[in-house]
Amino acid sequence: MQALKEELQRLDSVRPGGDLPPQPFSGFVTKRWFDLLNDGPIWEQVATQKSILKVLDEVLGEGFLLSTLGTAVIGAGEKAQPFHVDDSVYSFPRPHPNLVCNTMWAIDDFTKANGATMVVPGSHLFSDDPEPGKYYDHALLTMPAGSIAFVLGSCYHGAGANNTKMERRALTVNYCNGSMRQQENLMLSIHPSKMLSFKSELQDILGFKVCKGAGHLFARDPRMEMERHYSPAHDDREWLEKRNQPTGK
Ligand SMILES: O=C(O)CCC(=O)C(=O)O
Repeated sequence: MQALKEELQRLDSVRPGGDLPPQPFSGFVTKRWFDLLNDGPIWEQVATQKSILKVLDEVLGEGFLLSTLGTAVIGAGEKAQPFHVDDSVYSFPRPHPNLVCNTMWAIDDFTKANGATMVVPGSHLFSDDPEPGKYYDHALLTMPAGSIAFVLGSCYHGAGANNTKMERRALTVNYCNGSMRQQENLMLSIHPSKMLSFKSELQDILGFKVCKGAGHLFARDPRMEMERHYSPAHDDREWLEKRNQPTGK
């Protein structure tokens, strides 16, 4: 937690105000930083928390991917965010199997006063996405700092209003089913030399592992091509040997 707080401070000093311009949906005084795997190594740890990945395996199925890793640092006086769902980008008829799961990390206590996330219980079963701008009866995700809440991508939700004088700091780390397109273009946004330094578990959830036959390169995990092109330790004979082994598919 301490390291994350320091990292948020650092981000504010190098990219003041966040990566998005002020706007009604993402907020006027809310700091959202993205593409964080290019920043401090702590983000590698965030994306691959073992206890979280275990839950996601159940919720999203084998081969799930990291979709976007960002922050939601809600400034003092920010109004409530409109209700929305995180899987609307896919336009699947509802209800549908789980496509997205957001993990909300409370860096500060989430309270009614400082903008605890509003969630509409049972809404993951509703037959339509929320109507833009409509108010819905909801519960609040009040939780102490250090908590992590799982919010299904089909659940109506939004950040609450921050009526305090302090920021409400949070991370929003979104994962998706392995057959869905990720929100961030994570395979391109990270320099190959950095990508090669990541442990394979992280490379897997960024897209360097085939998921149920999807995402292949020469019928193999794309990781092999990344290593071939960019790894100084690459051995062409070893690569050819691996490539010539049957895939079993
Ligand atoms: O910050 C929150 O409480 C919710 C954030 C959210 O839903 C979003 O950024 O889409």
